[in-house]
Amino acid sequence: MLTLYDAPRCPYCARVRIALAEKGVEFEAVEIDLSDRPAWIYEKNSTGRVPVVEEDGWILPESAVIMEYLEERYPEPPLLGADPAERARARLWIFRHDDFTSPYYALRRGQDGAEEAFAKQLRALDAELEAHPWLSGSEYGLADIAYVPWVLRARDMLGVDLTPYPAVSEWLDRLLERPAVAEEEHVVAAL
Ligand SMILES: N[C@@H](CCC(=O)N[C@@H](CS)C(=O)NCC(=O)O)C(=O)O
Repeated sequence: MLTLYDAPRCPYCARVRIALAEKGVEFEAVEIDLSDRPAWIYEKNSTGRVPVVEEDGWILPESAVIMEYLEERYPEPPLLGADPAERARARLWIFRHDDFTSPYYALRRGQDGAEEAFAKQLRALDAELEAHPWLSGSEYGLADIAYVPWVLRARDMLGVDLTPYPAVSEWLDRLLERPAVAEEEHVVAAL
């Protein structure tokens, strides 16, 4: 049985929760209190951060790497498209996620200029999603899973209005039709 060291409020953990749910992988969640982390979490991950997964005594941190691991370990249903170009695009989105998440965290901290910086990222996302339904192109997958936790938290926790970004709003609606993502909406509502 796979173990996920988890925190409900952590969007990086949300990536892993969604990927596990999409693949129908049973797992045991061990909730880590981020404001009072147990010392032993550093033995699982030297940075002390979650998510971390453990399977048969083998340990893996870092959400982007965990998503790729899950894709290889549990290939069905696939969350990376069959087309190499779409796979590369998914990886590019994930590689560059800081461009999106840094302004999100700046906004959460109430930093000057953060509202505009995050709006710029949402405009860029909107333009992409106007051109094709999913971030990597024609198929839903890891890139969408990698971004949706922050978009949901921006909408539901930071009060960001998504109506000026119709393609993002429609993308989010399509994502929320998926039980794996809808469950995250409930997690965020309970925070
Ligand atoms: N690069 C890591 C980031 C994980 C991360 O920052 N997790 C946060 C919770 S959302 C954490 O554990 N923070 C505790 C800390 O930074 O000390 C990943 O993608 O998994």
